[in-house]
Amino acid sequence: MTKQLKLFIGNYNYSSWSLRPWLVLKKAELPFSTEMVDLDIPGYKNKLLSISDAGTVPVLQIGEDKLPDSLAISEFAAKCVPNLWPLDEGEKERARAVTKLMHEGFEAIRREAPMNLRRRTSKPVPQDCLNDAAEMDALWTECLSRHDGPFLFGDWTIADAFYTPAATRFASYDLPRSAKADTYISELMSDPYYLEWEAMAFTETHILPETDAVNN
Ligand SMILES: N[C@@H](CCC(=O)N[C@@H](CS)C(=O)NCC(=O)O)C(=O)O
Repeated sequence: MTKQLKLFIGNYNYSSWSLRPWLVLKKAELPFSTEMVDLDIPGYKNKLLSISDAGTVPVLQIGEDKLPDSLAISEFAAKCVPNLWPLDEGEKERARAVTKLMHEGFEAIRREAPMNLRRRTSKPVPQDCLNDAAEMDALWTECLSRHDGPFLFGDWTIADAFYTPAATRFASYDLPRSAKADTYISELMSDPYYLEWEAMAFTETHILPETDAVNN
């Protein structure tokens, strides 16, 4: 019997880590249910710890098992469904490396320009955040130049899921970008699944005052 999948996520407006595997599961066309946990309210950490020892979202429940971490969940989906990574082995390794850069790095952009889908501001951001944005732009430009399609590795892959929240940061904080990066951002932000998630963020009433205060 196929195991039931349930994805525990944080708030739609703010939880960049949750958006990534949600997109991957949608693209994989794997049926799953979703449970959203409001972050940063009294008792939220205990709630997260009751879901998994990681104490973070996202977590994918697979039958009775729980799998935390956005990349681990994405790799689980890639084992179920082909095409979530490039088919060519060399390109697959490259896509994994590019994805890991987002999973483990770009700390300044994450800190200084946190995902906040409802946010639009043009206030200046610190230099380290601009440096991250320029580095990300260069990485995207290099990947996009090597492939034919609109995505980093031609067709959509997990790498694009990982950079979708980053794309929204360029839009929210009006970060400088090249024409190629701007086209890529528009591509990611007009994806029908992304728009489905964004609609939920726009109607969500829960706010995280500390995140809203960044760059205010
Ligand atoms: N490396 C983890 C990071 C997950 C993470 O930090 N999630 C945030 C929400 S976006 C969280 O659960 N924070 C809970 C907390 O800060 O206590 C992943 O890739 O899933």
